[in-house]
Amino acid sequence: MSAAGPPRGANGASNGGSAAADAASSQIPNAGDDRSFMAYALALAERGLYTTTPNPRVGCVIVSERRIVGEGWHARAGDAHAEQAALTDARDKGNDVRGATMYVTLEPCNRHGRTPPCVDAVIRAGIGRVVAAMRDPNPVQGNGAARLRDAGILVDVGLLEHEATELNVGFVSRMTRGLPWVRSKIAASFDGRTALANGDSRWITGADARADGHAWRARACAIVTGVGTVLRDDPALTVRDVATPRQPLRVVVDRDADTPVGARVLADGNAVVATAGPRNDRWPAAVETLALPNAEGRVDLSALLRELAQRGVNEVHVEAGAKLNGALMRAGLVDELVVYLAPAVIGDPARGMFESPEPLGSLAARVNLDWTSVDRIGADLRIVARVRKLAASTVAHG
Ligand code: AOF
Ligand code: ZN
Repeated sequence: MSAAGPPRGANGASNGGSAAADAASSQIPNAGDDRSFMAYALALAERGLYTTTPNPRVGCVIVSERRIVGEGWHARAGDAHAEQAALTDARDKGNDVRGATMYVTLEPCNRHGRTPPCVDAVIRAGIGRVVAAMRDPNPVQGNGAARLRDAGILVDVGLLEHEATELNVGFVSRMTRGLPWVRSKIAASFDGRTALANGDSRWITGADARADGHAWRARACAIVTGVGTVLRDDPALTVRDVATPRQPLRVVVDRDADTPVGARVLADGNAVVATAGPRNDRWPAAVETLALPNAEGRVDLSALLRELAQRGVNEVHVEAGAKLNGALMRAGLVDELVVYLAPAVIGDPARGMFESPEPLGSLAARVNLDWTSVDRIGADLRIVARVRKLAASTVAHG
């Protein structure tokens, strides 16, 4: 399984709970080896892909004598954690968990948050061994693994750690960097053109790519765009092509508060406009404004992302034009690109993906990427790539 790849239900498949449930049940392993049970726990965790924000996606399987006696996943903040859900499942089924092994995709929590600490429930239930895929990067969670070991439970951490980390790339980013994971979605022609010189960009890629894009929107906590896109396309920035019980927060970067009162992105609340100055008094009261000017009188994008992280935003999905994408890229704030390429050539002059006020001085200053995946989506290609971050020492000497 690769959590870095397409989200479940991407590419037109139904995203209802039952489809995901079928996919997960078909993966129940026969052999009782650690790896396959953890893979199953990860599949359970993925059921929370669209809903757990600001919490991580976590799955849990309890195994006794190579048989699954309980399973669960975290559905949404405030609901039971995966461990508690699996313990409840076992109890509801009348299964004994004493001495059993618990496979959980995140180290059990050790602190009373919205719910009581899972370590207490695990110890009380008499679990004999806990296998966790990864440490909890949440700094307030003081060492659940040590607490379990102190209680005489065998604990192993690190099985399928990469997959677990990928599934929660945004949560890990927020906990370790104080920034969300920023993923920019771009539709372009084969020659990398995103719009005609006059700005017309509808529609370069096909319906399948657009539906796939909605699955990426659905997993994000916030969707960010620029005022240029709002003025040109009037997008609603809601998730429509896949089923989800939750809509991401909509964020418009709008230096001069030019977003029209009737813009679809402002309809029905759940929208924030980041400005560099005063709000537009004609906007409905429900529209929240964040004034975040930088020294140049533009919106401080880094401050905006830090503010979103403060509000629990793990994954940001950017759907914007070349100006905002260029500014984010120059500021080193883009982590990942999801680019749909249409089998068509537009040619120059036309708009590219990342506009810059000045030409790049040397090729050495380019942004380097690592390919993650290439897939065909309907008539288009989808390329996922990650921005290679320079090591601090390279930056200092480069
Ligand atoms: C989850 N689901 O299955 C596990 C989590 O405020 P709370 O009580 O929901 O706690 C959230 C924290 O609990 C979360 O940041 C993470 O550190 C830890 N583990 N969280 O939402 C789970 N196991
Ligand atoms: Zn917990």
